[in-house]
Amino acid sequence: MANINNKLRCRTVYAFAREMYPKTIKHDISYGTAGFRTRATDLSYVMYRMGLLAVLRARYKNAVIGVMITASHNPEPDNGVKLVDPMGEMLEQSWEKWATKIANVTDDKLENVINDIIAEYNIENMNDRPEIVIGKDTRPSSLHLSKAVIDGVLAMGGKPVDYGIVTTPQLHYFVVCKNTRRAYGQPTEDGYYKKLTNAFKKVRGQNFNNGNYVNRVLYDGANGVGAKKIKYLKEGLEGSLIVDMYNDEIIGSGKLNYLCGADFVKSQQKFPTGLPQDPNVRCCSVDGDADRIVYYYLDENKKFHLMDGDRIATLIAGFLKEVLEKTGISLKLGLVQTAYANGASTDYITNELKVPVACVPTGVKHLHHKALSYDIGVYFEANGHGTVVFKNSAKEKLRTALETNNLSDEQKHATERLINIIDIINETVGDAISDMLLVETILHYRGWDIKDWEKAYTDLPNKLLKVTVQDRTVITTTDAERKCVTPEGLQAEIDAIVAKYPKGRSFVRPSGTEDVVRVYAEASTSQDCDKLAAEVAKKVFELAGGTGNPPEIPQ
Ligand code: G16
Repeated sequence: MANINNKLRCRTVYAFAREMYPKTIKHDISYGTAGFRTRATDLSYVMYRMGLLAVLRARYKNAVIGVMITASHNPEPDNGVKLVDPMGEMLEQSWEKWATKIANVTDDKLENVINDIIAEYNIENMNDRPEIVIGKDTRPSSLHLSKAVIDGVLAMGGKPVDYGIVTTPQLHYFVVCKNTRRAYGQPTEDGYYKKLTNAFKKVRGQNFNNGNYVNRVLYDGANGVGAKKIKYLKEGLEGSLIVDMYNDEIIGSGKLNYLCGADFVKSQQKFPTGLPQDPNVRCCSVDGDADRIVYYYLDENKKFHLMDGDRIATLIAGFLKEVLEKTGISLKLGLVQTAYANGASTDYITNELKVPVACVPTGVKHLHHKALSYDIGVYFEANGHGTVVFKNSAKEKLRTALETNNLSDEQKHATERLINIIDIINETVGDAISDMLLVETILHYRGWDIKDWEKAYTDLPNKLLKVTVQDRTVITTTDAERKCVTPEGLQAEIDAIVAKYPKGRSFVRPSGTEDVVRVYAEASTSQDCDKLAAEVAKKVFELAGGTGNPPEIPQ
């Protein structure tokens, strides 16, 4: 019976594919750093197929699976899709190959790939109707692409639950709430805001300001979903934090991420458009789907100062270390970065904070996974994507310590503080809104303005460049992306260039979200850094098949 049903289902899947979502693109597409990402016009069939895959994954895991439609920091005409696993993690890596396979197979072979997956994972419960939680960002294309995902879910016999326009981290949160039977929180937007704002207000208490800390922040919504959602958060904050919002032209303005947002601010190292340029005022920018955040300010001389993901990570790790010591409870704290982390931040973490630090390849999936190996794992990419994860056993240890009543007053206060802070954090994935509340909580606790925060260490000048090449996959890397394996000879050239610059460091890697090769460089002076980046970019252009104009070396 199950077999007959299965056959009928596969026929429906094929009929839908042929009539509504035929595969129109000849070239292959692959599941990258954050799922599939390309021009929105090329994605309908991919979305439909991700709906199919999500149901198979949900049946296999016997759990709710999420599908998020977003291209995050990319320009507005792009779009993308990623699957969210039961505990909010990115799709397990061993399934990425199936995602790529099912996306690239011809319509008439779709049934075969579905049957291969069923056979490989021995999926027997083909009549189950698992929930697939679907969310989308504000891109105009997201509406019809989410319809394609929903049709895929229905064709495969799943139950689509459409949350409409939400931030990526909200979608991860809903998935975890549902899979923990609401132990993590209520799987609604209202439940999300209440959880975060109640915890924030509890920790902040009645004194909204403290020392140099003033409870007002300028917020750049990147003209995306982060602008839409902050309005609801503000209501829940009830004045405990004043969030002045800018760049909130949301749907169809064509301005999404344009000259604003976390990716622009971090990669261009520039103040975004649309915000008042008052000196020494704390500002923050989120990206197009509100999973990244960076802070910054302009000083009296209009000089731009960036507080990126590395700064946020060190602020959080330093704070957690201090509070943890005050609790007297022994828990292993660790920090995870990528090769993009500024060398000065890694030195500070190792030598000043004395917190263990690990380096992994780009992509939240790698950072999240490594962070779970600590009792308390802080992870951040320099681009502002990160969060803190607590092992269940660590949470349990804190709660038990509080209940046993053997703690001194100081230990008790510190333990209570830590327990409350866990609820400010969206542990399911990096979340710009939750990260903002955490940063504001720590600055308030320390009585710091943004200049005080900046004093911890001095960043090495650094630069990010993009090089367009014919085929970016010719670049392959090893050692957490710090060394280039192919094209042959490129790494030796990079080493020779780097050796010329004091404190020089540079690496190259193919982007997993854009059709470019990324070049990172840092050195002891800005001039050296600019030259180093350009020289390395030029080598990439020469040895990896660059297109367009070759990068120019500044004199
Ligand atoms: C995604 C990933 C991040 C990654 C970024 C850039 O961010 O979630 O982990 O750092 O892409 O990746 P790449 O350098 O490979 O293009 P987002 O915010 O765009 O989803």
